This record gives sequence, C-alpha cells and structure tokens, in this order.
Amino acid sequence: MVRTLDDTLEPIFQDVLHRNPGEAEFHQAVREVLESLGPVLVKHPEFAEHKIIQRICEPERQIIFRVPWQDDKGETHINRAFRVQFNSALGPYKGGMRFHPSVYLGIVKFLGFEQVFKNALTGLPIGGGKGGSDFNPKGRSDAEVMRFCQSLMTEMYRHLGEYTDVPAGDIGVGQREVGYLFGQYKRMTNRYESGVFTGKGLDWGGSRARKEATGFGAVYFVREMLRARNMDLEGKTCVVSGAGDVAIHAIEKLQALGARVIACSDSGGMIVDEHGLELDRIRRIKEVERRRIHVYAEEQSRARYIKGGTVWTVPCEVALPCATQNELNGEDARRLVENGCIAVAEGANMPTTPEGIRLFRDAGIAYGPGKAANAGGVATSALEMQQNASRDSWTFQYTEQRLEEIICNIHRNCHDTAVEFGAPGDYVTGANIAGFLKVGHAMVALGLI
Ligand code: NDP
Ligand code: 2IT
Repeated sequence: MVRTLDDTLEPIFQDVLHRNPGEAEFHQAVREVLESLGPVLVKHPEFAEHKIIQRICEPERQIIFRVPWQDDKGETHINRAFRVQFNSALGPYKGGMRFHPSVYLGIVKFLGFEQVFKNALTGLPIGGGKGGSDFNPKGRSDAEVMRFCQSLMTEMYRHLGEYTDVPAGDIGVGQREVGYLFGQYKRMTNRYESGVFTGKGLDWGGSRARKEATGFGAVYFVREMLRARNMDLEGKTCVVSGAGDVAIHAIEKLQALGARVIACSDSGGMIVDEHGLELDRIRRIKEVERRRIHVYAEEQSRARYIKGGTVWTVPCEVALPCATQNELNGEDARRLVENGCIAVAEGANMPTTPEGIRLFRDAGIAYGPGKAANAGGVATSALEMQQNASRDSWTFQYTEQRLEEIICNIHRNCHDTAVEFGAPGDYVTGANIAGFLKVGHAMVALGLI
C-alpha cells in the first residue's frame, strides 16, 4: 500500500517537487522522511508554527562550480562539482564527496538531506552536507586524479573549515583522493587544519577504524536487529552488494562474527562462492590492483561470475546493499523475501526503492535504513575530528568500541522511537522521527536563521 501524506505535509511535498524540478532522488528521499512525520506534527505543534519542515527541506547553501583539468595527454576536460551545505543546526556541515559520472545536483541533494538525519542520529555535534562531481576516476592515472582533485579544491577550499564544513569520502573518493584534496587545502590556506577533512591516512591525521567503520557499523546494526528478535549472525548465509570500501569491511565483520558471505558484486556483475568469499582475494583485486570483480572467478574456479547479475537473486538470510542508490527494487525485494531473507541493513545510501521498502515492511523482516545502519562511517569521522581537535590518536580497539556503542545507541533509539510512535519494529519510522526530532528541536532553539 502506498503511504499517503497528511493534509499538512502534502502541500509541503508538492512545494519541494515544484522548487526542485527533475531531481528524482531528492524527491524520493524527502518523501520517505515526510511519510514518517505526521504523528510528530500532532505531538509537537511548534514544528509547524516555526515552519521547520519547509526549512529542513531547503539547503542552507548550494555551491556549483567548474573544475577544469588536463589529462596525461594534455587534453583539457571540464567537470562540474557541487557542495550542498544542507543543515548546520547541530554542528558544522559534515558529509562525503562522491566522484561518479552519475553525479548531478539531485544526487548531491538527496545525499545531503539523508546526511542531516543520519548525523543527528549519531548523537555527535555534526550538521549535514554532501558534495561531489561527475568526474569518473575509473581508468585515470594517479597523476590525473591528483590534478582533478587539486583543481576542485582550488575552488572548494574557500567554503570549508573545521568549524564550517568538513568533507570526507564516498563513492569514488577514498584515501588517495582525500590525500590530494587535503593536500591542496593545506597549500591554499597555509594551515595544517587536520579537522577540515576526515578519512585521512593514519600518518597524516586519520583515525584508526574510520576506513572500516561504515561496513563494520552496518553489521553491528544488523546484529542488533537480529538480537531484538532473539537471533544472531552466527552461521547465517549473507550476500553483500558492491565491492568497495563499505562492502569489503561489511564482509570482513560478517565473517568475523561467524556468518557465511557467499556473494558480492560491482557494477559489471556479481560473483558467487558457496564456500564463502575469500576476502584477501577481493581486497587485492579491488584495492591493490583496482580491477573488476570477475577476476575473482577467473582465479578461483569454484566461484561463478554472472555478468550483469545482482546478488539479490542468491538465496540468503541476511542481505546488505552496499553499492549505490536504488540498486534493490520491488522485484528484488520480493525475491529476497521468497528466498527466506530475514534481515536487510543498508550500508549504501537509499539503496532500496520505495516499493522495495514497502515489501520488506509488509513481510515483517528486519529492515535497517541507511541513515541508521550506515551511520558508523560518519560517526567515526566525528571521532576523527575529536582526535584532531585534541591532537590525539586513539587505538583501533578503543575507536572500534566507541563505534560499536554509537551503533547500539542508534539501534536502541530507532527501535524505541518506533514503539513510542506506534510502529514497533519499523526502523524507517524510528530513524526518521528520532533524527528529525533532534534537528527540529535545535532549529527551533536557534531561532529563524
Ligand atoms: P566505493 O567507491 O568504494 O565502492 C562503490 C561500490 O559500489 C563499487 O563496487 C561500485 O562498483 C559499486 N557501484 C557504484 N555505483 C554503482 C552503480 N551506479 N551501479 C552499480 N554499482 C555501483 O564506495 P563506498 O563503498 O564508499 O560507498 C558505497 C555506498 O555506501 C554508497 O552508497 C555510499 O554513499 C555509501 N556510504 C559510504 C560511506 C563511506 O564511509 N564510504 C558512509 C556511508 C554510506 P564499480 O567499481 O563497478 O563502480
Ligand atoms: O554517506 C556517508 O555518511 C559518508 N559518505 C561518510 C560521510 C563522512 O563525513 O564521513
């Protein structure tokens, strides 16, 4: 059943559609949150009075700029880059940069919008923002990626600052790119301002466990959802989509907790290895050699590669979408449920389509939306900011323990909020309301700004 918006929220959503034409992903993200907020407006009339919903749907600032750069042959390229500073009620804008050819304003805005609520759920003092570019790093040399990053930062640096806006990585932006971006920021400002960027290398201000944090956090979240139903991960058959930063560390933690991960993917297709994926092999292929996932099946004869295939067709009990938005549609969700899937936790941002979410809800499976389940990455970014501010560096064990506590708190908060608002077991409602309440109360307190 398609959820309807109540009489107060429908005109607000229509206004969002009207003001942001052609931005389908942004509309989708806003609608999903608004669908949860009806009961909140009844309980808290001050939000309507202060027009908090209208204000929360409008970014505080949107920056769009040209990025000219030269490839190794001397040919000039022009890309477009974005930084959307969405909401700073709780702290400096915080959120990653994405480099992917599909990036346009609507993608950056949906990610920035999600980030506002996600960051609120962490309980840490960070506002929400996101950026990116339609630059495609695939097949580019290190020198080309460096020139692109330097050109981008030559414009973006003026909008950043440890108390203003603190970017990090996302799709296509890992430690290599963060290094080039942070290096150029340092050069432009003549300041070693570690806290202006997170996801840095361990030798130059990074936090231990940041690289692992999103994937590990998503697994802790699914473990908590299962615990709430008196189950655990031990021996469960799992599939993970993607083979990037988030997917690799999700696989690592699933295996460490005794689960059997049998499939993962990249945008070319998927591999299935019924004996359990060999993580070292995936790491070498994807992280060291920067090659495609089909190489796994070429090297390991018992594995299968299915070109264009998605992991959702592989029977499993636990599924973790860790690649990209709308990668799991209604048909995929139906297939997962029919095949006996009991839990889904989103390592990626908005990977499940609205129809997919509806099917998971109707089937009563444990479904953890990205803004809760993948908050471990940004939470550990905030821990990196803490370490930078105190010129300290924590151990892996301590940082991971903090991450685990934060995820357990988010899970509890979403779980209890869902119960409080009459939707027990519904983590979408719980996450949207709990995140919104924190930001909304702060916005009221800070006045009309
Ligand atoms: P990476 O670039 O490291 O990996 C992305 C993976 O997803 C790759 O395997 C990639 O395949 C696949 N992928 C990307 N775009 C598409 C597409 N359009 N179609 C199919 N597959 C695609 O990114 P991350 O692992 O960092 O990010 C993955 C997801 O997690 C994203 O949704 C991101 O927003 C989210 N996320 C990331 C966090 C972080 O800390 N990094 C924190 C929270 C959420 P290929 O190589 O073939 O393109
Ligand atoms: O979507 C996300 O939360 C991220 N890409 C991480 C953001 C961050 O600032 O660490």
